[in-house]
This record gives sequence, structure tokens and C-alpha cells, in this order.
Amino acid sequence: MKIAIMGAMPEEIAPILEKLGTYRTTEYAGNSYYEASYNGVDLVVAYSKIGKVFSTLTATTMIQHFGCEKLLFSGVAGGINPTLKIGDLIVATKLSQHDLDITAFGHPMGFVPGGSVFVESDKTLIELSKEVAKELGKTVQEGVIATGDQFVHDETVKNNIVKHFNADALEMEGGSVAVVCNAMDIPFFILRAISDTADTDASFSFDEFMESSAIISAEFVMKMVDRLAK
Ligand code: 3QA
Repeated sequence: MKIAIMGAMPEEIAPILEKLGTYRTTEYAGNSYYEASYNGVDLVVAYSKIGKVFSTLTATTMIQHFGCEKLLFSGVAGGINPTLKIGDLIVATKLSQHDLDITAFGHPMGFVPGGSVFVESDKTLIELSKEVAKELGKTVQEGVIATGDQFVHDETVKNNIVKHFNADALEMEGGSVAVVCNAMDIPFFILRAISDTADTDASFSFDEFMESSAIISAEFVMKMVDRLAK
């Protein structure tokens, strides 16, 4: 089995590369892909760069060029649901694009003809994450993740995202990765650890906690890989 593990930023995949020991680096379409064999499974690891476009390119490449059969995303997110504190894990049950807007034509936010407001994650991978969480004695909250091409640091923007999508967390890649995987029939799993709460001091909180939260997410995703390898 070949599994894709992606992040958006170097810090989000560094803890994963560390666990692999040795890997082979391939340059493709302006990005680096790291291939390794880990406990009997083939892994392709990459960070896409920030945002929906770069993450779409990377997810597509991992599936179409490298032949990955499942995709796990690991990274950080801005928390919306007040139950989510810095360092807490959230797994996306479904994802939306909060900045996709043709409401001028009477469509709901996040909707374009031929698409859907939400894309649902793979239920088997979510089940597996519950088992892993139990085994580790960790809490992983399930919720809606909203994705858009902006670092949100404003209560009004945040409240609008809640109004339209009832989202629990927000970030800049999950929704686009979900669209790609859904279209190509590839089971996917989006995990994020909270780095900030998308309010006025989000950038400071992000700078302080992104690295530690990225590690929390990466470690959990590698436990998922351990289970998938069995
Ligand atoms: C944005 C990163 C992008 O990949 C999305 C982090 C955490 N908090 C968020 C928030 N709004 C939207 N997304 C997020 N990731 C960070 S850009 C800073 C880059 O610094 C999730 C995320 N509030 C690079 C050095 O200049």
C-alpha cells in the first residue's frame, strides 16, 4: 500500500521525515517529494506550500504521479469552537471552501455548480483515528473544517465562517485536498492541531505554537500509519 502524507509548511512534515530516517527525494512540478518504506508501507511525504492552489497541485501529484492510494494530511489550524485549545487535535468530518463565493447568483457560500458545499472525509480512517486516540489516551475532536486562501485574524471573518459553515476550525488547504481526493476516489484524512484561535493575536499565537502543535499532529498521524501498516 502506498500512502501520501502531506502538510503545507516545512514544519508540518519535519517531524515525519525525522521518523523515517532515510528517504529518497524526487523533484516534481516545482516541489520536493520524499519517498520511504516505513514498517512495510510505502510513504510519499511532501509539504505543498500554503493555500488551496499549491495543496491541490501536491495532492493531485501524490495520487496521479506517485500512485498514492490513501492520503493523510497533518498540520495546524486556527480554532473556532471554543472547546478547542492550543495543541488540541481536530479531525475533519467534512470540509468546505469558505472563500468560494458566487452568492451573487443565489447560490450558498462555498457552492459552485457540479460541486458541493461540503466534502466528507473517509469514515474508516476516522474510525481508525478513534481507536488510535483511545490507545494513546488522547482526545481528538471531530468537526467541520473550513478552508480558504487567507490567514484569518479577525472575529468578524471568523463569525461569518461559523454562520455559513458552522465550522469548528479553519485553515488553508484541507478543503482543496478533500476536493481532489473525493474526485479521484482516494480515502483521505485531515488532522490538525490548534496553533491559534484566528482572532486579533492569531499571528503571535501562530508564531509561538505552530511548531509544537505541528509535532502533536505529526505524531498522531504516524500512529495512524503504524496501524495501517498492520
Ligand atoms: C498559515 C498556514 C497555512 O498553511 C494554513 C497555517 C493556522 N492558523 C490559521 C489561521 N487562518 C488560516 N489558516 C491557519 N495553516 C500561516 S501563514 C504564515 C507563514 O509564515 C493553518 C492555520 N488563523 C511563513 C513565514 O513568513
